[in-house]
Amino acid sequence: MQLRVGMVGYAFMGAAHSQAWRTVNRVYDLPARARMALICGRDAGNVAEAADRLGWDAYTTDWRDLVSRDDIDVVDVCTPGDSHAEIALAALAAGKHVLCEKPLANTVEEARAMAAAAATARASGVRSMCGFNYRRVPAVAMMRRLVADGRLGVIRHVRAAYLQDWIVDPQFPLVWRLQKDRAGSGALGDIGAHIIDLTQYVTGQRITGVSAVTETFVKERPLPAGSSGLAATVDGHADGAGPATGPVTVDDAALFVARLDGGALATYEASRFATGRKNALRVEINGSLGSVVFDLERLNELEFYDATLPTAEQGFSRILVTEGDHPYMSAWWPPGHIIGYEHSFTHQMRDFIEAIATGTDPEPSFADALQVQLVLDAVVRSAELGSSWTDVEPALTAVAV
Ligand code: SOE
Repeated sequence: MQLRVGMVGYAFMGAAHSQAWRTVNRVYDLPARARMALICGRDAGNVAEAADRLGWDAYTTDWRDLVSRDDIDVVDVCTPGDSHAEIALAALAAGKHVLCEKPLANTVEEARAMAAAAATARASGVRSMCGFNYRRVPAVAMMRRLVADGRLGVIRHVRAAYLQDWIVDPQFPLVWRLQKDRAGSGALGDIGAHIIDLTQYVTGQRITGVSAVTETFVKERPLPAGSSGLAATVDGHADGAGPATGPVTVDDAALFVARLDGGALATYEASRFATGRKNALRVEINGSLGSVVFDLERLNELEFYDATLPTAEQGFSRILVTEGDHPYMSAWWPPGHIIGYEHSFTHQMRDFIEAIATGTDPEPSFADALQVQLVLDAVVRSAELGSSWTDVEPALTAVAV
């Protein structure tokens, strides 16, 4: 079985996905083979260059052409958030399997429509999945296994932070990720969404309510250099600043406390102003029988504290998650030969291809991603109401199919 993939977008995420599509069938023995058939971008010169560099057979400048072609089976959406809904809905209506980057959409309404369309398309065997790639880091999947096996006992605390610092300089330009109409929200939706999904995945518990604060520390920034101003950016990173300025319309940082439906208390911090922290995602979970800690900067490792051991033997131990019986690892290298960031995307494509080929439902589904969107929405509303406690609408009732 061959799956002909069409990908829309070719910046940072497009490059990461391309790397994964290129690699996945060379590493994993799967019931279907992905072919990198078609890539789409607006600028003909740039997309032609990207097709050649990233390894795609052909290119187009029209995403409507890509989603409607008979020779495309899978649509991979790697564009900024303001076009996720339109492209994914058209692709699902055309009967294509859809992988969509996170966060699923810019608003709950869009996410709701996407989840409903995915549920309808599923009846005809069409599969859809949202790209929360960190679920596929072997150490993260291992954390989930430990929790599911009861090794942590009853989960009491979840402590999650995702910290970056790429906009600390007030002269950093107003790229699309700093505009609400393009990105939906700031640090909250871009990196906060990752820790929301990751912690819910690991614990198997859902966030039921939040109390939040958000802040935009730098409210006005220079427009990116170049005559096209706001459009002159590559995945949120510009070549430089121009003389004109404009308002930042998203959060720079979002912090919130939350309750989970299994009784755990949680704290979340997402910031692009954590000076010195480049891409620091850290999660700690404390349970009645033990604790576990994951740090993306040491992604091959997991710290595990087993409180069932004799007191004299207790202490955090470091598990090197590179054994063949660790999640995803058997196809890679011998034990101790570590992997990196991009492998999480290869694992994502592996799971998606397998689900399509075997007719099973991949996760996270669009409904799962809608639930994350509902949490993001509750955080925004809580912050607007002076941190007042705000319940998260259950996703199941949110999708009217
Ligand atoms: C930018 O902040 C970004 O590239 C996110 O969009 C990704 O999802 C994250 O993995 C790394 O940072």
